[in-house]
Amino acid sequence: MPPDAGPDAPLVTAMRARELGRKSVVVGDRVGLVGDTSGTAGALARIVRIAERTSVLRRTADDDETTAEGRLERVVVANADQLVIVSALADPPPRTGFIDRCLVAAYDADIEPLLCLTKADLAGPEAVLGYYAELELPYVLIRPDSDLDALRSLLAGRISVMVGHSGVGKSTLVNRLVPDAARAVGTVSAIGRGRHTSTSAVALRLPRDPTHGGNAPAGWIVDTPGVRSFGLAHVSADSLLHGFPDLVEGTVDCPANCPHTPDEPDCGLDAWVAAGKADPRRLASYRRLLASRSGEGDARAEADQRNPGDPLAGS
Ligand SMILES: Nc1nc2c(ncn2[C@@H]2O[C@H](COP(=O)(O)OP(=O)(O)O)[C@@H](O)[C@H]2O)c(=O)[nH]1
Ligand SMILES: [Mg+2]
Repeated sequence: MPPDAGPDAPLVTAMRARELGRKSVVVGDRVGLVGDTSGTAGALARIVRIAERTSVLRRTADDDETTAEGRLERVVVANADQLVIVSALADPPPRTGFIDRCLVAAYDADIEPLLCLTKADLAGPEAVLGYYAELELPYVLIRPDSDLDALRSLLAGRISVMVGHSGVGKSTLVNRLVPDAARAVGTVSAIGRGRHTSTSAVALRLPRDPTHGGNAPAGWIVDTPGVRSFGLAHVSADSLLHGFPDLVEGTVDCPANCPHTPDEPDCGLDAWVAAGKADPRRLASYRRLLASRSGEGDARAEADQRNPGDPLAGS
């Protein structure tokens, strides 16, 4: 298992060896190989070991929420150190409910979040950034004519996972970052939802960034076209709060084991927001996630509770 093969290392085709049992290999896994690792045509190696994962990003399978199997949590990407949350500023409009869910998943998995706001040529970032004003959330703005230097230096040397709704511009961005990637770019339909053009997660090696010196590891970007939501069923109410650092201090006077739900009369969060210490939309978003989690992470239930008065709030 070389620490990180250079860009000239051969691409090896390998299959999972039987001795791995039921353990599945996911994108980002570091593996031990035996057999023919020459990368020549027809060569086949075997994956005999999966290294301990430093981070694990999970999703709930949203294809069938009515069966236990369909609600199973699955590992999407292993060993990522950055979650790039891609949101368009328009077409489709930004959904802070989705971004908040991603932030919780990132903090829970111990992965650093980065907000990547695309289509900045179509709308300004003020509303989204205003919503996150209390957080020290790193962000980049992307427009078709902007250079990607800021994003490139944030990606350099790291394993970054890109998530976002269909149509927000992920493939377009990947193609700009990795010109060899040739990711299929979809069209955004009239109702503002993109067409699904591909479904499985793919790790792409970033070209070396000359500003970081020729020897710096270039990093990887993982595109996850099929990931539409993160399951948070395994995240406790208090861990969920880590995605809302602006609310944490508001819970210091809560009773022990406070569920932080709206029906809990002694929850400190209502007073915290009433005193102007945090944005009421943030508390509403936190409580929507709490409620969706007790409904076993059903993203649709969450969407149904969307505040109709707040166009940003959807998931
Ligand atoms: N105006 C504008 N359109 C963009 C931008 N980025 C992507 N698009 C368009 O948005 C549509 C969806 O892009 P795509 O990369 O397929 O999104 P994905 O589904 O997230 O991979 C395509 O028609 C792109 O040309 C941008 O920064 N500005
Ligand atoms: Mg795409």
